[in-house]
Amino acid sequence: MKIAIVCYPTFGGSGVVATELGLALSRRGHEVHFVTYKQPVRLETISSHIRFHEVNVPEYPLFHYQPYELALSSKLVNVIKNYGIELLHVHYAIPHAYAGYMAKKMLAEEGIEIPMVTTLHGTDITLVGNHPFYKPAVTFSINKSDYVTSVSESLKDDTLRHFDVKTDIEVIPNFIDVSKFQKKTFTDCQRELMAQSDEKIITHVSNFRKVKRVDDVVKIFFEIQKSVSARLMMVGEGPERETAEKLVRDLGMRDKVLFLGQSNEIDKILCFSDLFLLPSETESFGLAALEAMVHSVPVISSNTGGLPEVNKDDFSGYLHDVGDVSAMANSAISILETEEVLRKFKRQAGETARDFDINMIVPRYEELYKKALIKA
Ligand code: GMT
Repeated sequence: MKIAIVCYPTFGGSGVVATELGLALSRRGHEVHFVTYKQPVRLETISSHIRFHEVNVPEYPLFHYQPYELALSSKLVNVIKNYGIELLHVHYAIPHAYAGYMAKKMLAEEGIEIPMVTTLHGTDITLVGNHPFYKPAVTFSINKSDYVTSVSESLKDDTLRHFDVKTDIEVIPNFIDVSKFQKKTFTDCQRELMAQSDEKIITHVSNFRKVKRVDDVVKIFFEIQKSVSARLMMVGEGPERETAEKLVRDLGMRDKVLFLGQSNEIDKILCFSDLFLLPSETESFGLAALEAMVHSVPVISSNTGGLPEVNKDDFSGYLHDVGDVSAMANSAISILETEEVLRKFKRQAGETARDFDINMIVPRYEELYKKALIKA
């Protein structure tokens, strides 16, 4: 199949999932065309089966806001025509489903029919899409998609609760390439560069937005380090980083907490981590937790949104109510303070990640594409 994928090319989970999906599809023989405003961060390989088309938005002083949707839909029309694309898969409804639908309509004028699959990722429904300023356009573009998928049951429920959606929503969870981590030896998994041998390593990876509750991460760690000798690795960039750094300073933990910034080498950090913290306000899936679990890192998370579908309570880690810092810290300590318990949770976290193996999930997208092509 010839598939065009639209996504955000940044470090966010939706872009990562879209890129990994495209790469997996290309390995399975499909021709995949990424249409984005920048090369997706995880798109390290370009091959004859993978192409990247950059969406350029010319600056014009009249525009207070540059019309990205217009540029994207025009680019889609050109790419679809030039490369004989058979199916369009947009990740994150805003504004991709909207621009995709416009491209579909323009192509239809020329007698070209192309099915569009929209994958909902979370904030496009819960935090952003739900805003009254966007809601009518988001509802419209979801309803105009030929197929809609969501990354968790919880996100599907949220979508049905918040929007008047008429299209069926199929839940296809996010995935991870388990074999990649089993094969890798991680020669550069250099724990000794990061912590003393008797210190446990606790990690948090996110975009440091409010929704991630990075302050809670620091507060949980503050409690943990009173009982267990440990270090905290804070990976990522975002608006809450400075506040978190200040809190670390105020709590006198500067020598125990490392802010590593944005990284393309998350695997090298997760490979030596003992515990992962994700106390988010909401999380449609929690890809970061799955990425930790595939490295056999247990997860302490909130029990919100799709997190209970990924992190299994008392098995791959523990889940508590949003903001319950002391319960999260106590659970973390209960895992970390005994080597045997830690080993058990690490094994169980790895086992849980295998339920989301790429080889089980990607064929589900292929099936959906086939259905869409037959119908078109
Ligand atoms: O919040 C983020 O981490 C970024 C955001 C995005 O749109 O890229 O992530 C959303 O999509 C991910 C991939 O499906 C999910 O794993 C995240 O849980 C989801 N974020 C939220 O729901 C807050």
